[in-house]
Amino acid sequence: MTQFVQRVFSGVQPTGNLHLGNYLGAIAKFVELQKTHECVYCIVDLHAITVPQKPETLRASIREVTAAYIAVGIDPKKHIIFNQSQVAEHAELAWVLNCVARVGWLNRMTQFKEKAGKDRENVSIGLYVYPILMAADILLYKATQVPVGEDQKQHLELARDIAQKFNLDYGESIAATGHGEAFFPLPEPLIQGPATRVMSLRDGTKKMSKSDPSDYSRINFTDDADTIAQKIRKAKTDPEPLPSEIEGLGNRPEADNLIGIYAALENRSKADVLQTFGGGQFSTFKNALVDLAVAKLEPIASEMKRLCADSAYIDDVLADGAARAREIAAANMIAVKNIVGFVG
Ligand code: AQP
Repeated sequence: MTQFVQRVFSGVQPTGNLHLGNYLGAIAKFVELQKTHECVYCIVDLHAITVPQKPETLRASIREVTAAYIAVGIDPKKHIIFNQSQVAEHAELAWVLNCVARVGWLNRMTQFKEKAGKDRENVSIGLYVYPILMAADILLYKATQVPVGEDQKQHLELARDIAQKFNLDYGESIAATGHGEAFFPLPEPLIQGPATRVMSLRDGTKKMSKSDPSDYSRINFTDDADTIAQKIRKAKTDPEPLPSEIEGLGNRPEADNLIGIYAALENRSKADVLQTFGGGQFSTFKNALVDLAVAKLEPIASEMKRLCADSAYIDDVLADGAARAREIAAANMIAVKNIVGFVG
């Protein structure tokens, strides 16, 4: 068995309105993992342009996600923070992987079906091949672990299938070029905890999402304390008191969601949170959730604001991160070209 360096990779799209779902499902985990792993955290701007973006807004969003990474506590000196477009090998490897992946695999991707909706013939080809680029992002760094929200599970499975097919298709060449039995590790999705799929505050059956037209559906990274309080107090609930046992959350999507958010913010299990609030009214629980959410999110918002005012610093972080990312990416891409049989 080929042994791989343990490396974490993940990314966030610079498409505006970073929200609590992005935080609890992914970014908060990035912070934890940097204590134990070598981490590469990307602002995936190539993914962002799969749907139309205004150049000025995109530029601002790239800096804002960078600021968010630093504000939550990712150390850009110890780990790598960079934007995808600055490392050309992402697009280069994606092409090779386009030729490994099968059309049938892509046709099964549910996120494409949801995002394309009825307008399937008119969306960009980029949106269709998005999961291949995502596989390239991960495999370019031979990442072994990928912290993501539940919605990315299928894309991660595809990345594993692509890695496996590349390893099989090119097995002889991989061995002949001195890379052992397998060139790419099969990346492991890290989808754990009580808030892997944070739901809309307006509808507990819909994912909290950047593109939801209602701002009341989500808590944004940039919301101030009053706005957070208002959104939580207005969050949809049901008329029953909170249950004392976890089984009581079944068929109560809004209650389940709010308890999950509380649990994730305080690093507790849902069962444990229900021990505290079970049997009580939503109003009491919501007050506690407001205090907790404000205490966790307000310092991040104010640090982001401070960092965003210093775009020269942000740009330096990105340039330094891109240079370090490129070193890993270039070496792996040279190996891929060699394995595939390109001359150069
Ligand atoms: N609601 C969520 N709950 C848990 N995790 C979530 N993530 C997103 N929404 C939730 C995770 O956040 C990371 C970055 O997501 P992204 O920026 O790549 O974009 P996305 O998944 O497309 O985010 P949205 O809000 O869902 O955008 P739209 O509205 O455009 O569809 C990922 O790890 C993701 O799983």
